[in-house]
Amino acid sequence: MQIFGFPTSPYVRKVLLIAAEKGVEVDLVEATPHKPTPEFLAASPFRMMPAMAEGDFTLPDSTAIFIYLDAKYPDPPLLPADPQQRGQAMWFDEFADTILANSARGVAFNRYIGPALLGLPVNEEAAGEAEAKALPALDWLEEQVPDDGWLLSTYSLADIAVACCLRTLAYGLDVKSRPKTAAWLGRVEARPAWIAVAEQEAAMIEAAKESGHHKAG
Ligand SMILES: N[C@@H](CCC(=O)N[C@@H](CS)C(=O)NCC(=O)O)C(=O)O
Repeated sequence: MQIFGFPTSPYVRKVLLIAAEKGVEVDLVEATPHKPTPEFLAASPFRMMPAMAEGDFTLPDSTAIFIYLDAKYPDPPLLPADPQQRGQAMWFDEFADTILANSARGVAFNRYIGPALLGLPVNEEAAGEAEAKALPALDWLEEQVPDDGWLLSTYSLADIAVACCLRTLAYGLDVKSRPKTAAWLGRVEARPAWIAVAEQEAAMIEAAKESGHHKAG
């Protein structure tokens, strides 16, 4: 399966982690909304990353890709079976994809990704505005995180989606200052799938810095 994107994006990282947890082999094809290739555009008509292609089948949007992967590769399931928890998993995913991701991208882009990968100056004003939006979301999250285990009864899309946003946010903000969130994130980061994707991300960032072909978004 091909995934188009760059893993500093929380949405791209989310899809990579879902595939890794399910043992699905992924060919990560670097793609940028700013200079889309025909293959990327065919999979993502509105130039958003990630998008996927498996044979003739293409699909954009991290949550749509999750639904496809979870149905096609059901083991291990990444949604709880309980109806209420299933709904809560989708709410955590939505919280991550909107409230958290928007502020995370503003903080990360203006403090790290723009300067390190795109040669842009640090924009502390924009980063500060994004940070102000992130803080209440982080406070709310701290109240949701259990003392042990996962956000819901099993490791799920909820943990993956939220942790992916915190990883992006961590490029420009200490996301481990709240104790329950820090401990839960530590548990997520210890998973083999997370370690593998984090290594891939670090290697791609280094390669992008060295080549000057900056593709992060
Ligand atoms: N709902 C989409 C959001 C994807 C998204 O916003 N991706 C960003 C990168 S983090 C992007 O491609 N932005 C390009 C643009 O807005 O033109 C998903 O879950 O995949």
